[in-house]
Amino acid sequence: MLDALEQALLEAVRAGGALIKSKTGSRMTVEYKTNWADLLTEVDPAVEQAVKAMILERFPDHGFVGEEGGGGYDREYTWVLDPLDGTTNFAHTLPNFACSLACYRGQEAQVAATYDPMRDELFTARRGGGAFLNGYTIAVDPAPVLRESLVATNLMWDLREGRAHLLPGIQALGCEVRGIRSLGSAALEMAYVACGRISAYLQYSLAPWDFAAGALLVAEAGGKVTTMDGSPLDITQRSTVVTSNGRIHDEVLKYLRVGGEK
Ligand code: 2AM
Ligand code: CA
Repeated sequence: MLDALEQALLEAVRAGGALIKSKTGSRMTVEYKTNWADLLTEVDPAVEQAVKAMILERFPDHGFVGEEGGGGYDREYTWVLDPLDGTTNFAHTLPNFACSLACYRGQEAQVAATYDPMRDELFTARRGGGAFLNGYTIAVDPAPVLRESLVATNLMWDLREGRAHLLPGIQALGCEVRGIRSLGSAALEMAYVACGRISAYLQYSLAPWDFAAGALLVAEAGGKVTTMDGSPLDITQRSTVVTSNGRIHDEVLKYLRVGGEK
């Protein structure tokens, strides 16, 4: 079964990425979702429709949850898609965006892929089978302590959504690590944790499609993935997310507890 899932996954995520790339540089309509900073381009739903059609043609009895189309978890297998993660970057022609797709059986990710069409980087993972970048095995950053670590988070969402009380923890963490980066694509940031480019990525409120693929990529690359209170992620819920190389995980969590967020 994993072979069939993986084959469909790779074809679909590559097709989604190619569609995104074909639209770069062309004029496009940008709409506001919840506010002026939460964007939707015409590309997001177009990619979702294309990927969803490819998957459901192969697996008509599977469920499908997408950022633009809703969907639920009432089938044995559920595909979870972020058609264009990093929409704001895409709308501003900043080349940090990806198409990200995973297939879950209950709470267990089976296969996952995040494809960056601008760099032609395809991150893939298969349950129990490791994680890969363009077919080469990847592993998390070996940094054993915060002082050797590079950490990513996109703080503005949290400040705009009224979580300023979390700032002291992030500030203290930021002073301890080598640097904090905001790359603007949760899916890519988790892929970068998986391949060791960054040591940890954390976010206070991510939707299932933001972390569906990244969670398996990081776990299969030898890292750790939890909520901010150290619990496992629930693929059916929006939640806090901490992904890391594992070695610095507990230390990162300690700083985040300063804000008292779950
Ligand atoms: P999107 O591009 O698919 O909307 C940017 O900081 C990253 O956070 C992107 O991966 C973006 O996904 C995601 N994101 C979207 N809404 C968010 C929210 N309310 N809080 C945190 N991150 C969010
Ligand atoms: Ca997203």
